[in-house]
Amino acid sequence: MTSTCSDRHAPDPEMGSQRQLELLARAEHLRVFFNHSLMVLLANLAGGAALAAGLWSAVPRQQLSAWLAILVLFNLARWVKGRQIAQQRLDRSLVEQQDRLLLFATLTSGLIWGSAAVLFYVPGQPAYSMYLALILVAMTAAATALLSFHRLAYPVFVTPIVLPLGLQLIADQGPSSTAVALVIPLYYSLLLILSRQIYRFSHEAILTSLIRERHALIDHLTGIPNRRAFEEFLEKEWIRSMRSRRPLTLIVSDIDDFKDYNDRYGHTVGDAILRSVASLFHVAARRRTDLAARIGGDEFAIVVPETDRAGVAAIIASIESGRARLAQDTSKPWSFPTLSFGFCTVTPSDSASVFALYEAADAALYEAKSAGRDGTAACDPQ
Ligand code: GH3
Ligand code: MG
Repeated sequence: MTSTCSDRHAPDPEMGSQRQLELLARAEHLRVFFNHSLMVLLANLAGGAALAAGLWSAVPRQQLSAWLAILVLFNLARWVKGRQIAQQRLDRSLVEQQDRLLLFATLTSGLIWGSAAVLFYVPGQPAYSMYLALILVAMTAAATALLSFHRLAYPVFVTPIVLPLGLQLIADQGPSSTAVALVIPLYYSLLLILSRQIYRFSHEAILTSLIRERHALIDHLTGIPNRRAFEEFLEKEWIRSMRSRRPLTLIVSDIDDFKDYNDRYGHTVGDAILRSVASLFHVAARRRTDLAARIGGDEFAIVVPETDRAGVAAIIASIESGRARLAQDTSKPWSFPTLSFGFCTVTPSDSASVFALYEAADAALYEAKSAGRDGTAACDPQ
């Protein structure tokens, strides 16, 4: 699964992980859906063209042309919007909004097709009415696979088509229309069940993939990305920054005298402190392009692309002010430990390496430790 969802890299340790997984799964459903915008456009254009060609001589042409124009314009607009959304990173705040947009667009599409059943049904002309029914039924069948990637989209699309078509067929009272009208509820129910099953199957597959991905890339204790995620991200950002000739900063940090904390207060307290520090780093890496990770026992890092010295200072200041707030909490029998920081900014080139960047940031951290801890050091510019 190749999701671009930024939340995958930066989960909120304070958020219920089950709820977060559900949101990520919904984002993935939406991504798959919007990635197929071109297929949806082509299916609608083909269906519209077939309907217009078959009924051209049987229904008022002005009405048919207007309907076709609305169908084409609506689907072109939906395709443009779908392409835009497919290229966006779907984070939590956007999932709800785009979910609603998708349902609104699907309902509108269903109503446009459903209006064809009202406008272009030719009573007493079985050849034309059966042709119209065939096109509408084909549209609902074609939509089964694609719209089933969303939990509600399929019924929202199909109901406004099937209902008016069924009513027209019943009202017509011809033998063939009555026979088709009787089959429609069965057909409708079967397709709804099928769509539900496809949705469940895809949802399970997405959840399984997300859980696997989470286990591989997320640190279990703190809920933020682990060393593997950090290394993958740093390498990708290195290549990206080399192409754009923009600076890349790596901040590394280590808790001061953490062994003493564990020895004095026990591992449970130590674990709670690690989680709080992870949360401070996660909040400080607030831009979507940054990544905070736990890269070792009590070691954390933030990868910060395209940021000047003031930006780096602001990130460290944000962590420090959060830490100071926690240190003021007198309700606990322990005071919050201090942190040391080392950072390095380079503009990646062929003559440098991502490993050298890491080494330089680590050397700066060592310098901060040697200078008495609870401080920050920048790397040697060389
Ligand atoms: P320094 O200021 O030089 O960093 O001193 P330090 O005592 O922090 O030394 P160091 O960073 O080498 O020690 C890391 C400690 O982190 C060792 C281990 O007890 C602790 N640690 C590592 N992983 C975990 C963990 O998952 N939970 C807890 N509670 N402690 C951990
Ligand atoms: Mg330490």
